[in-house]
Amino acid sequence: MNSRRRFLTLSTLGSLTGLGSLKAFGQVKPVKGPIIISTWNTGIRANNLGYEILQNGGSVLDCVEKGVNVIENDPNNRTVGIGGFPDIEGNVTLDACIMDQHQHCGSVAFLQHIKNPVSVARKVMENTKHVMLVGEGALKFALEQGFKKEVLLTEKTLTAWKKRKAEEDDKLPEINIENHDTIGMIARDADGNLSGSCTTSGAGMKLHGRVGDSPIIGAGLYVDNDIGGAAATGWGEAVIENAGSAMVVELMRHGRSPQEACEEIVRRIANKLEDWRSIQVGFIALNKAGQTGAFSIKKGFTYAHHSGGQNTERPADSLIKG
Ligand code: SD4
Repeated sequence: MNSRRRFLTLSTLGSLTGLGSLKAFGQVKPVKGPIIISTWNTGIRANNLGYEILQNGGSVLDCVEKGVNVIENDPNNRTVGIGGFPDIEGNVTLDACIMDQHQHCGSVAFLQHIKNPVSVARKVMENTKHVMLVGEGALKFALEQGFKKEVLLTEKTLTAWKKRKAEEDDKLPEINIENHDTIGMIARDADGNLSGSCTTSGAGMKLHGRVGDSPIIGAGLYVDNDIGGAAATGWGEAVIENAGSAMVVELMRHGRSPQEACEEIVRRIANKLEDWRSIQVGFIALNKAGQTGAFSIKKGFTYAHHSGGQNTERPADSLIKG
């Protein structure tokens, strides 16, 4: 299909996908040009590379893969890729997924020794009949695809892990303060097509074998090219229990703005959990028209927003204001 045909104006979008989509966007004037959003301030660097890729004619899928690779490759980042905080036994185990404009997706979970899990996830999507590979099988597949086995535990992270082990043993690091850099990214290219990615070393001090929301399609990430995309950060168990990102997209389908949709799902999660005040959960969302939103339980969640050539870190509104 040529790019002209792929371009969906909001009116053709409505006629293609029925009343739902017309209702979803109402009278919203579409924002022109590419738009990229990513969780936390690390998203700034990811957005910059993603935008450059789009400007140079790369695909929106390349944008969300290579964008988050920047953070996976940074050994100083404690929550994604190399340098990620280990589980309770001292193993760095990574989770990631990716989703394209054709509703295709790939995912890896509990992957060790490979610093770019999101790229392995893309290979799962493109080179297998499956969506998700985990553990040893994911590692075997990655090596067959040419990825290099590496030591992901840096000296710095090992020291921090040993200190925590000695002090508090099984207490989970607090998200927002030291566990806050899971990166979720949603991008829309100039033709209006969407893709998303999510990558993390997961909650630090997790049990060996634990898989969080980040590689689960519909929990840590969801993209529907007719509607929009969403990604999650925070306490993954709560996000999985509520199919978080899929629900945000579903609410957008039914007419909520990205901001309203993020807010509604965060409130739903909080309503269902007695101890909601003790956890952080945040969502970012982007719709087909280019509107964006973000919301979290606790104050302190930020996201990077790239539109009209401007890449800025924005604070998300939160349930707990103080
Ligand atoms: C997880 N959602 O493994 C991830 C952790 C995270 O910000 O997002 N931290 O539960």
